[in-house]
Amino acid sequence: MTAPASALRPPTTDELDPEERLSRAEIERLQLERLRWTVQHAYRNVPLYTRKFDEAGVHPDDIRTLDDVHRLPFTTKDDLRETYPFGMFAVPMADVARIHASSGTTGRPTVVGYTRGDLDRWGALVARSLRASGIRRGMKVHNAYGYGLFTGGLGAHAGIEALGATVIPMSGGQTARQVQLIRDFEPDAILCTPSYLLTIADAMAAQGIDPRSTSLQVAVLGAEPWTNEMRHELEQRLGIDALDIFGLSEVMGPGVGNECLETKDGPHLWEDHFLPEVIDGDSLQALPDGERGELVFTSLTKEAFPVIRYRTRDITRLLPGTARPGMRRMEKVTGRNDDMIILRGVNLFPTQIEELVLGIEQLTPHFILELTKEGRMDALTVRIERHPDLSLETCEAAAQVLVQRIKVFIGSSVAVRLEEPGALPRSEGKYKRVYDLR
Ligand code: DLL
Repeated sequence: MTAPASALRPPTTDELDPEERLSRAEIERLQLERLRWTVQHAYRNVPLYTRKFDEAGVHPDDIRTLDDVHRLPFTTKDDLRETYPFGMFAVPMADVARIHASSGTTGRPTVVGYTRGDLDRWGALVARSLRASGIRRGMKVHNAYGYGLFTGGLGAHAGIEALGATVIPMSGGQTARQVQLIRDFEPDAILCTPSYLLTIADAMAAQGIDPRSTSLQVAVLGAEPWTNEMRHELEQRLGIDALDIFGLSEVMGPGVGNECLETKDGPHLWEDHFLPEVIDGDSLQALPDGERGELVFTSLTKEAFPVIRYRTRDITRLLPGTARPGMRRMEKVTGRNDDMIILRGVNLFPTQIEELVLGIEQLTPHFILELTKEGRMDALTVRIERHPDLSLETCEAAAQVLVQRIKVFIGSSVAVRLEEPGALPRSEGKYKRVYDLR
């Protein structure tokens, strides 16, 4: 078979942004210069930062090396709530070109703003991310991240345009229509959450379309934790490469980091624009690279919404760069502090169950976790759809294997309940995996 004209390949060195070719030392020099600017800008223009810096007894002039970032106070989601809606903006509203917001599970949304320059830099970083995934001009990109206040849809959209590729602005939902347009428009790439790609693959199969037979070559997936086992599942089912795109609204949106096609070893962080740290969530001390903890970001070029040491609640560790040696990578984020379930003293993340479920061939990837109280004890039930093509007996045996593996690998006793195919809710974006009924 001859390769199509637009065969997937990593960018050549010539195609990279100049910053992607910088050495580690050059990146760090750039970071220091930009850090000093950001800290001044935030201190002068955002009352909350002025107050917090003063309380911590630190002044922007104290930032002389990159390590001095550790002297600065942290910023948390509570700070953003306290200043709702626009109190953290560092420029006059007339200079704010766009507002986004993330819904959050409780209370007020988190509101973020962008100047025209911020939007241009964001577009350029998403373009860099998509290029690292093998996408380039001449390819059609089906964008199924939700458009609107969520940063996914419009953020990805601007990146596709900045790259010079062809954008199909589909947004999320209307799954049957997604399948039809993928058939008719023959996109090379799809952007959506990993759980939604699974929904789309199922919808294809339900319509009698082999998910491996479409024009899609690559998916750039993010906005929720997912495992390498899920990557493997999606790559096999759809005959594609699946890359991880990372980001969060407070720090920018999608494109804070992205995996490189040639290595697929966790997102490289675009360190010319963001300074990452990993801290111990309890002591709040910075941890050395390689140690796992909570990810913290300081923005380096943002005008409207600079963030200083923003605590993401995402758990990961920093690793040396590979495909882009000047920039560090992070281990794929498979959990957030807030998602951690504490079950009778054992900590567990939903993705640990995902990993085990996908390791058992007779199980489907469609499951939810239900937390209930049995007397005074917490109980966890994995409700999982049985495989439509296998006997009930086989499915029940597979469910028992899952119970045992969870006991052995995680240390928790859980119940597994089989559901009929199609019984559980399907993802249309960020998937809600855990239902706390306690
Ligand atoms: O989800 C931005 C985004 C859109 C990223 C599209 C990638 C693709 P928020 O809604 O603010 O922003 O949610 C941010 O989602 O702190 C992580 O917990 C999680 N997250 C985002 N990307 C990944 C990823 C967008 N690749 C929160 N892997 C973050 C794991 C991710 N978790």
